[in-house]
Amino acid sequence: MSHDNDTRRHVEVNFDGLIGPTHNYAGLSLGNVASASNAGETSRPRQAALQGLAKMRALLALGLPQGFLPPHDRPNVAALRQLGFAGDDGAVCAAAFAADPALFRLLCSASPMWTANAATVSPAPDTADGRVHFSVANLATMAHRATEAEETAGWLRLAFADPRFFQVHDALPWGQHLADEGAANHMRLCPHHGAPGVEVFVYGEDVAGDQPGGRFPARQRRRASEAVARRHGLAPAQALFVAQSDTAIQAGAFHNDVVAVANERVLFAHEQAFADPGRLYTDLRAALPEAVIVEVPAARVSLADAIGSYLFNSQLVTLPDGTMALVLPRECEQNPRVWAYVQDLLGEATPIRRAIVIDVRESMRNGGGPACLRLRVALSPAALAAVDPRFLLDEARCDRLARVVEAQWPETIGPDDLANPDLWRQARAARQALLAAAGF
Ligand code: SUG
Repeated sequence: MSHDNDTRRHVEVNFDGLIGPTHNYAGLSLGNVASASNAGETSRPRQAALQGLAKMRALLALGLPQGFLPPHDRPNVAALRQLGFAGDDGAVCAAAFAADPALFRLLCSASPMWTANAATVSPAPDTADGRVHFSVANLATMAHRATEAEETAGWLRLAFADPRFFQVHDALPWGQHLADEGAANHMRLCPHHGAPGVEVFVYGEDVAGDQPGGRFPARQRRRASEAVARRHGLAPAQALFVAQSDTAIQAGAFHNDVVAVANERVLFAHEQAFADPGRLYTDLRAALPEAVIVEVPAARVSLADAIGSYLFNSQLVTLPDGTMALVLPRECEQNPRVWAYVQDLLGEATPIRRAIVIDVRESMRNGGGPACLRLRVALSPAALAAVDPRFLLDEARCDRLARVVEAQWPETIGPDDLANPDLWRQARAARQALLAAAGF
């Protein structure tokens, strides 16, 4: 079903996760260096959410469409009820905190902010039925993230409800056996957003060997990626399954989007991102002869610098004039080696013409850069018109959301604050106020 003959008018919309009022540093993600090293620090949820909104406004100011997905209900009272805690909401939280404080902390995480992990998205030009397909990610590897799928599915089904254009698939079953982290391990290369593309699914392989302090887990199973490609109706020639390098995983690249990003015909990747980069580049060039592969040598930017700065967790976006910009976290500017590389890159003959620096430091300290905070969805004009408008932003709607954040998001959360019933009430009321302001 093709609704738009002019495929050049397709656009990519970024749906950013609005950072929730319980944003905190609980050190929940083994293998995520920033999460581990900032464990126990005091977070700034209000500032975090305003930083996120400022990023959304920066993309709008570039002339790009922008959407958002709301924060999930935290503490996650519904999940606690499933686990047998009973009474009114306050009693459920109090009983859970008393019985199992570690469990309770997991269920306070604001981790749904990282919407690159909400789902894998195959745009309409790639799929057999010509609709945009979404597979909600099961996030099975990390306990605090595994609770996200149900609420995520609800929001995506509301945002993308029109069955003429969209299909939202449930998360894959069977927990870690089909571990799936969504778009963070998925890249799409295509001549332009409205043309059929090649979708690259990056998975982690279990490799034997010792790592001091324990090995970091691979979070994506190849079988999960294959199932997603099948469900989305991708032609076999249009889907590549590529192993992440274990060196990258063990250095802290817990998702592929920490070491690689693609946009239209450009792949921007670290030399050590993939187990067999030569094969990927050959396959890519065969599927898409106009592919531009920008491989960053480790001699210029080490894996440690890449992971410390999140250079590859930039959003690589196509501007209305057809050139591309990297939307980088401020940490890139603060690393002299990374910043020198970026300056050189802008002087090279690639489509990447601009570097735009933004500040998402609160999220970065949990290992979430600009690209983690957004789910990209390429849409035809007709499909964009079918998206529930409550999920789309303009300046006025950003102002409205920001006002709620300024008035109601906690200023700080220290490690002991998650034990405070006042915080539980404040966080849930703040989220309700935001939902009301957004029209939900
Ligand atoms: O899953 N951090 C997230 C960061 C996700 C980044 N997303 C992408 N790369 N697309 C994670 O590890 C830390 C939470 C804490 O420790 O409190 C956390 O969940």
